[in-house]
Amino acid sequence: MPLPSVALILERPMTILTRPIPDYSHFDTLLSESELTLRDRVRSFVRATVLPLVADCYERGVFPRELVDACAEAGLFEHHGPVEAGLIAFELERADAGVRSMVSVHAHLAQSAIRFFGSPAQQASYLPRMERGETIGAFSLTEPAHGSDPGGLEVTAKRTASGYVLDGQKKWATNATFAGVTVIWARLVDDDEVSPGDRDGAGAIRAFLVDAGTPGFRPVAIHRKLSFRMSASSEIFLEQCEIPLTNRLPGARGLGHALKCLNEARYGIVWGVAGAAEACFEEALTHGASRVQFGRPIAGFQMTQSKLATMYASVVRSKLLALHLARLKERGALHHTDVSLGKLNNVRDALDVARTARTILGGIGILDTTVSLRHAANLESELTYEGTDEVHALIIGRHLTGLDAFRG
Ligand code: TGC
Repeated sequence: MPLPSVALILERPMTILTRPIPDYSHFDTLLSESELTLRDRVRSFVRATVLPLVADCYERGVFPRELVDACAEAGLFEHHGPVEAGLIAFELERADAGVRSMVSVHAHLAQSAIRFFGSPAQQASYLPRMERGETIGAFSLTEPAHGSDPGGLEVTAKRTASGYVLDGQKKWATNATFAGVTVIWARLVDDDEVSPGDRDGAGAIRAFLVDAGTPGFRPVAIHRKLSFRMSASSEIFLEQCEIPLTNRLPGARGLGHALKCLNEARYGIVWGVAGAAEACFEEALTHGASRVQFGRPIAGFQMTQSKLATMYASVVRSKLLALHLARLKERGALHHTDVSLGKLNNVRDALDVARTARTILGGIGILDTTVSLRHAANLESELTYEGTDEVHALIIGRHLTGLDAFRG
């Protein structure tokens, strides 16, 4: 298969570079025909439907709701294998992390909670509608006072005669303002199901499905963000929010089950940020080839070439690592520490690539006709969410040493 030229694959080419970008990793040869077909189809969808909306929505700080239906129609909410799901995340985030996040939270986080821990009746009721995009999902674990350490979460679930009453506050739930169902992780209180030793700890954590419109469920959009501006981030206020017994996910017991769902979202980030990095690299290469200073293209200067080579190495490394994790996941051999390694490595790499790309773009790199600074701003969120860089470093450190640095 011929390699695409930069002009074909850049979001908004500022100049035309006619030489194809060499692919030293021969990445496409590592994909099957059907994976390549899906990748190309999603790339065309993103170019035609997503990219035209990004700059304006980012500037206005809104998520374009019309993309929900468009993504559903493109089949992006269906259950895909690890490589396909990764390629979708990669292509979406080449455009913007906001749209990748909407799909990841809906199709991976929320759906995986129901797939892993839901009853057959819940799965039959929610999953088909979610795969068709008729019901959008959100997932909420984090609270204002419990980010990296969710084991201490304070939202309570109290048993009543017919179900549960939820109370408390959640934070940073993507999609919640327009989701049809939100998976809420809460602490069971006054319930014999929880042993006395577990009451204040992670062992009392359970998951509940809260349908949109349930009285006492109040999602509120978070505004004035400097990053992730095209993403529907929200707080959730739960005030005597009564749900039926049938809305508890029966299989979800303890923090480990919430973290098992988070693995799915973290895995999407491993791929997504590699897509953002590739978009930034291509933008910098294209600009460097045509921007003339001191009588020659700036790509001809040693310092620029050094930056480009380092960026390219990062992009290749990130894509290969993502694909390696995907193949492990296909075989059921992916450990959550591998996902931490992928998230840590690929976010760090992508952030370096995006920041370096901006330096090559010079002054125009701060305009929204270019993409690198927007990706860099988004990557600052990604460095933190779904487990901070520090948390993932300590997860790896704990695995390597057998010593737990979290609780000293
Ligand atoms: P720890 O003792 O490590 O673990 C408790 C139990 O869970 C198991 N476990 C995992 N299982 C599956 N996947 C993982 N990734 C797992 N990590 C841990 C573990 O084996 C244990 O099982 P068991 O059977 O022995 O009980 O628990 P800890 O309290 O020491 O926590 C450690 C730490 C810091 C690693 C964990 O709390 C953590 O990962 N913190 C980061 C939390 C995080 O990523 N938060 C982001 C949430 S994103 C969000 O809320 C918004 S939703 C997404 C959106 O809308 O954008």
